Amino acid sequence: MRTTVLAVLTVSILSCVSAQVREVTVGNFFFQDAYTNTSETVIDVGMTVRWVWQAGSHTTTRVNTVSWGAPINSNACCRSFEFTFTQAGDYPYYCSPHRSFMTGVVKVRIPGDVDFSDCVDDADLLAVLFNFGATGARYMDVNYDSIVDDADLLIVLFNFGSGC
Ligand SMILES: [Cu+2]
Repeated sequence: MRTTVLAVLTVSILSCVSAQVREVTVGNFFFQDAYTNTSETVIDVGMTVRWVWQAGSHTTTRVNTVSWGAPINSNACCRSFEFTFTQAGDYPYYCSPHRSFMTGVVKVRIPGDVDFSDCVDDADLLAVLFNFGATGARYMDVNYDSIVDDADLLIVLFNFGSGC
């Protein structure tokens, strides 16, 4: 019985985190994450960001220890670009021709790490509990379904101690 319950919970958690690709729209003159509706993207380690052209001629570019660069425009070659993140951290990026004002950031965390401390601990658990029932994009929504609920709590519990 206990095994069955655990199996059901595990399956439901896995189905909740099935969105392993996050889309970011590239337009004039902005990056817009499909989840936050801002230029800030928050994902878990192992997830992929897909930048998708909407208008204009842009790039998604980062030159650092972790780098990427791709034109994003209406040509067949360049309507989208994907990059998979394998390490936690903050990854600011920009559009090359509009560098001074067209920027974004990808914040990558280990699963369940609400506060980006690289350690899933009681602070993350309390953050989820205190925000239980809250809707919309927020850091406590660790499965990115726009509601803080039991699924988020279970992700924190199952990853408790991770990274610490
Ligand atoms: Cu641009």
